[in-house]
Amino acid sequence: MTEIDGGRIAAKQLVAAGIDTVFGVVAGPMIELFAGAQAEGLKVVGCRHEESAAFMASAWGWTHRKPGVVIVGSGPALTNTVTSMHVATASAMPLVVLGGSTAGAMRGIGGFQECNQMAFAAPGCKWLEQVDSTERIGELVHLALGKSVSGRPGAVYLDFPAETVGRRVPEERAGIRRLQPHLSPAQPDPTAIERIADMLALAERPLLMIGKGAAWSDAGRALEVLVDMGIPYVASPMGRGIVPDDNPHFVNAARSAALRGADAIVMIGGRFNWIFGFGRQPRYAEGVRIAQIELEAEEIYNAAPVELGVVADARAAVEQLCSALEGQTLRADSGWLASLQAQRRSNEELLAQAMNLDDTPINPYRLVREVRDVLPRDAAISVDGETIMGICRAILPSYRSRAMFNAGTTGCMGTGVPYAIGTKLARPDLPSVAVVGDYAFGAAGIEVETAARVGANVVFVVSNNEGIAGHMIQDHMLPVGSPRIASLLPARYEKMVEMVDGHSEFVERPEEIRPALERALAADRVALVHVRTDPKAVRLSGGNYLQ
Ligand SMILES: Cc1ncc(C[n+]2csc(CCOP(=O)(O)OP(=O)(O)O)c2C)c(N)n1
Repeated sequence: MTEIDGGRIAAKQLVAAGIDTVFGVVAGPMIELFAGAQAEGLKVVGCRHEESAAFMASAWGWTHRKPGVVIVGSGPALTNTVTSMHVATASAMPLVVLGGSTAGAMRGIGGFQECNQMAFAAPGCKWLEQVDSTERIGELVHLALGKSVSGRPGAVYLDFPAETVGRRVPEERAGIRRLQPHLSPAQPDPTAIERIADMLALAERPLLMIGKGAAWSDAGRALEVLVDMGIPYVASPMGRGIVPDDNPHFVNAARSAALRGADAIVMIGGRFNWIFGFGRQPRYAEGVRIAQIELEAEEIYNAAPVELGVVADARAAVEQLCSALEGQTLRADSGWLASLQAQRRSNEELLAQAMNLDDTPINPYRLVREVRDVLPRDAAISVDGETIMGICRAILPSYRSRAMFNAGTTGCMGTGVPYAIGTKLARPDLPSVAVVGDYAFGAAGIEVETAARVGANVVFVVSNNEGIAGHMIQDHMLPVGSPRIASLLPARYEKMVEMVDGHSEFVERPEEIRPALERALAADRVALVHVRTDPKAVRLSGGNYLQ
């Protein structure tokens, strides 16, 4: 009779669910789980910090529309993932954290790395459970994977007390769950769809707002049909690219005018949180009619005056909306779309001035323009920082669904580097470029070693403006003459990839940016382009970009 340990059972369950890659930091009491994963043929990505490992897993999962899985040890190894769980849940990215914990027999008496891991994990998760026996590992891993992707995706936590991982049981008692349920998408109420169709058809100034829920449900094609009926739309930062950004109805660059002017809005798979100005005046018109298509009914109770909430899968709802509108003539004022397009052009012209600056030190708008000009259309883009992230949002286009990553709803620094690695590992065939501030890079920069080791040939572009938002906070918000706590040394970040035999570039002049980026993209190794940017440069205000 063959016996297998709990770690191997977990690995078999992962394989049965179609997972082929896991992330983590090797540690007790999860050694058997790492070994089991290798024995079952999973790719195991050993990382340098659990927080980054979990961000990589989140990006891998988001790219694939599958659970991203991270395996970590006990105590601080698990607490290191708390931020990532919180971020994954807030940003609706599917993440499964499998954490080892002190053996039951040592609890309460000062066991090694003893810690109330369930309590640490709970607020960041949509579901959590503790393994109670080796025989139930298969079932509980099956549940964890399913819960992370069902409904609104997010983080889940499964706690493995040490004795459950190493214990061996006869293989036939492992209880692997081979059958994965096929979930049919939640269909909308046809009457509600008719009402939205009427609302859009009768509106003079209709507007669609697209959130990342639409990307999760693969609503891109249906949305393209809808916007091409002549309806302008804005997209949330991670909802970009669902409909390719060069669609003429895309008006993020005129977003303030679009929000203020619309008399009917349909929010699709997004939330009325700070990113969309809470859906409140004065950023929205008085009396605007709002409908919201959303998987989670609770999300429809928010700060915005929502008139109609439709609980449904975004793709199913948009497909039905298209059918309901087929053959109808929209009453939309023909000047509405044209005025937003004109506003977009004038905002873009304003940006173009900054993008064309030849200054040294380099203006960050110029840097991002150069990135935009060399980026392949199918590239995944990860942006992180404050000044640089805002500029990237304004300038870098996305043409592919679930390929634009940023600090998300929580605004968490330290996501850009691991997201870029995670998405590259999910789609090694496509380029992955991270544009990050010097602080944001430093928050997870050591993961370039992980990238080099596992062959994730990301191109990192570091905008080095010597501080947290350059010198803006230091010079204008902190007391004059105080120690420079928001400033950073102009450190030579390109040496971070030299230490792992990657491709490095150091750029100080605007005309050097493009050739450096081209060499980095062609390098076929992990690459870092370190660009000295102007510490005094700030983002242009005026609502030209999406927060
Ligand atoms: C985890 C976390 N810690 C701290 C912050 C606060 N914060 C916002 S932006 C920022 C740094 C931005 O500097 P940098 O990455 O260099 O980009 P820049 O704005 O200079 O382009 C920090 C620390 C945060 N958002 N997230």
